[in-house]
Amino acid sequence: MPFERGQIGMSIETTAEKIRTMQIRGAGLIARQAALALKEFALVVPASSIEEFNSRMAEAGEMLLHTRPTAVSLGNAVRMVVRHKESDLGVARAAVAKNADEFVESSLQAVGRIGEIGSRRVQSGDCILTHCNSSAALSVIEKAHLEGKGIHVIATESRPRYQGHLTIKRLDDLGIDAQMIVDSAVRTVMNEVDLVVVGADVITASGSLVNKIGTSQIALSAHEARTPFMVAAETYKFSPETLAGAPVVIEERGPEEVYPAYRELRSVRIRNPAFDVTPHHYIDVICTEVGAIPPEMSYLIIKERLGWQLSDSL
Ligand code: RUB
Repeated sequence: MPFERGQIGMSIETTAEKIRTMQIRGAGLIARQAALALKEFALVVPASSIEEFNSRMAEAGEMLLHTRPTAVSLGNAVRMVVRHKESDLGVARAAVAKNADEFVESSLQAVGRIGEIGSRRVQSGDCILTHCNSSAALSVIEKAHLEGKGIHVIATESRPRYQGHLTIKRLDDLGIDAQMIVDSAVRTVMNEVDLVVVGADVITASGSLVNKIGTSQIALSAHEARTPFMVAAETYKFSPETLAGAPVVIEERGPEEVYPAYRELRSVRIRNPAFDVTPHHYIDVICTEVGAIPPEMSYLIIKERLGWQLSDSL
């Protein structure tokens, strides 16, 4: 019998709720926290057989997956953590816990490595524009700053959740020369910008980017101004499902985030799509932990790094 709410395990439910309400946010952090919740759950979940254990783990994974429908990092993390070939219950628990620790460790290392790889493309004195709050994009910016490149950053505020405030706080803590703008000022400042660096929620098999709403407008504006557009993304942000042409689900959040008095409206509906799609031809480079690639090479990451074949998607 499946678990009812309240029975699945505090770590899973609490983490799922924190992800849903965005107390835990950003695709990389979501994935790492989900992995740790699965580890905790694997070590304590009651199960009398390996089959029961596997099915409990699958249910827990499902619960986490439904919190933020766009973030493919969640699906990839859950798959990597719950996968094991053990038949002994105790050994299987330990295997899942080890998978989770390895995922977290490699995720953190990936973010650092992306900083090193991405910062090679930053020139001394560059003005970098970033959007929302991405730990991978910030890793590039932070590394370039630590290398003494004397960079300057323009950060968007990123309505409606203002993740840009987190970004400028981090930039300020690091002592990086920066400005914050409203999202609609991007085109006005684009001629001052040398490089756009953003993170990713999803990279599709064709190399298109799904990221915080507004990213595609920034990419258009960068394209018009001939400003290079870089994406900083760990390989677990690449979506195997898109190999078979599965569409990426764009999360629509509640109207209250955009217009708190929405209930007073009679004929107007407030829409709040949280992400948008930037076509691959607006992207110059995707910096991953295994190297900088043109977006058109994304299929190879899915095949060689995530181990998916075309036949898996039939
Ligand atoms: C965050 C967002 C970030 C990516 C990458 O959206 O769009 O650019 O998740 O972040 P939200 P990171 O605030 O809605 O989660 O590089 O930290 O994984």
